[in-house]
Amino acid sequence: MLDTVRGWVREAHRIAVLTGAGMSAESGVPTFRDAQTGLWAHFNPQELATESAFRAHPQRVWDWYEHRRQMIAAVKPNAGHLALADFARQHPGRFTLITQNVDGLHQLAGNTDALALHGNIAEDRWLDAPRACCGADSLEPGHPPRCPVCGNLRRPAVVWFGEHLPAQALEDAERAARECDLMLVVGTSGEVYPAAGLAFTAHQSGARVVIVNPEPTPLDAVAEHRLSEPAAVCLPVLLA
Ligand code: BV8
Repeated sequence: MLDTVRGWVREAHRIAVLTGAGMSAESGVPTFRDAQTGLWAHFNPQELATESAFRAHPQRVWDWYEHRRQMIAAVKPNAGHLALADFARQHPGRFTLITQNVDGLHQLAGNTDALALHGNIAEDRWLDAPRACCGADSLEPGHPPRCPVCGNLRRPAVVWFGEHLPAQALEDAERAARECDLMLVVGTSGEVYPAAGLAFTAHQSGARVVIVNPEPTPLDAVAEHRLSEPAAVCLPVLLA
């Protein structure tokens, strides 16, 4: 079956790739479904990754992101990330990478134009609309840092549950899903929307959908095939 899918990759005019946390698993970044560790063992990420959790417990949420940032700073792109970056370089204009991941590993591997639907964990922004006093260069240090004048808090520049995705990235992703004739869905449990919906959009637009994931997911329903392999093993062969 891998050879059949390799044939589909070769003959496809436009390829869209949608990745999730499983893409970074072999870099050593725990997926969202992996058990939370340490201080956050008894918290559900879907509850921590919300504005209401941050407003209620700013230090707990801020420190969770700091913990994840330190972990991500210590890892590097894996063979799967590098294979996608090489493929994009060899097939400009024929390939769109859409990621749910906030770890920046696709961008680090060379996919600098990846559509980052959920933002980037390495960046911060103001929690409330910044006033003249809110300067990113005059922060009062803390967990989180804040504006020394009005107390406005800094927050991770990621998309939390209940927040809208960046409009342009989502629009570009939806167009890529509509226009592709092959979509590879790699390392995602397909449970978070609107990102997961892109696989349905591709299918409804007549594209072939191929999943790369050792486990079944709800997206299997629209997949022509699931390659039950880890991304870092499968993608270098699939895209060679
Ligand atoms: C939105 C950033 C419009 C933060 C993330 C009620 C109110 C409001 C909205 C909703 C609602 N009910 C439902 C929704 C929609 C909600 C949603 O989808 N909820 C789900 C849980 C049901 N979505 C939203 O809220 C989105 N916004 O809808 O706005 C709106 C606005 C207001 C009011 C109404 C509507 C925003 C969603 C974005 C959330 N932010 N990340 C942060 O990272 O801290 S999502 C976060 O979780 C990740 O970014 C990622 O996207 C997701 C985790 O999913 P996966 O990436 O799939 O990872 P996961 O661990 O789940 O799975 C890993 C997979 O990899 C597994 O299948 C595994 O088998 C596989 N795997 C493991 N190893 C490997 C592998 N595969 C290959 N190789 C390997 N080696």
